[in-house]
Amino acid sequence: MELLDIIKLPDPVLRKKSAAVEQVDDDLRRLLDAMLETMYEAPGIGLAAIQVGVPKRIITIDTTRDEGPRKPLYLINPEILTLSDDRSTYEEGCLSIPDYFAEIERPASARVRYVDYDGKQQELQADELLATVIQHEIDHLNGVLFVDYLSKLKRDLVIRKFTKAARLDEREKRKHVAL
Ligand code: GNR
Ligand code: NI
Repeated sequence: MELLDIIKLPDPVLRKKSAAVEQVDDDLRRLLDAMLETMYEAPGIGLAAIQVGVPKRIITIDTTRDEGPRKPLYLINPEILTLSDDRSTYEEGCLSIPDYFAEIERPASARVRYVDYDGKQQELQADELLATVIQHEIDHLNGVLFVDYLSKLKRDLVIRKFTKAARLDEREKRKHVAL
């Protein structure tokens, strides 16, 4: 199975708004399969296509982790119908912002409409961690990252740290080419 490269902060691709999918065909299903494997391998519990450089409104999720059988969820063109007034807080991480975690408060539940792997329209009531992950992933489709909910001070600190790391990484690569 093909694994995809995950794009990291501060790559501006992560700020792009993804476009709606017009057709659920085998090409799209192949991309969803590769995304799911990439997500499991990372490991992560959610992945948006833009994180692998594809600006389409598709998401893979599996919040089951190691407990029992895998329960993959594929969301195509997800739309939030309603968000609850009550809120909950989870420690969030992002595969595009490795090794950084912060507590983020969001609506505790969400009702979501989406198209599934077979191209059928579905609705889903999400609570607890699933509600948070769905909101985190839909944010990715709109170019929003969880660090955007932090204070400007914290966000700028994280972005600066990752910008510096990316610069060092580039220098290392050039050095190896030069040798
Ligand atoms: O693997 C992930 N874990 C996670 C934990 C709390 C809230 C959201 C997430 S999503 C994240 C994977 C990721 O970056 N998806 O975009
Ligand atoms: Ni993420």
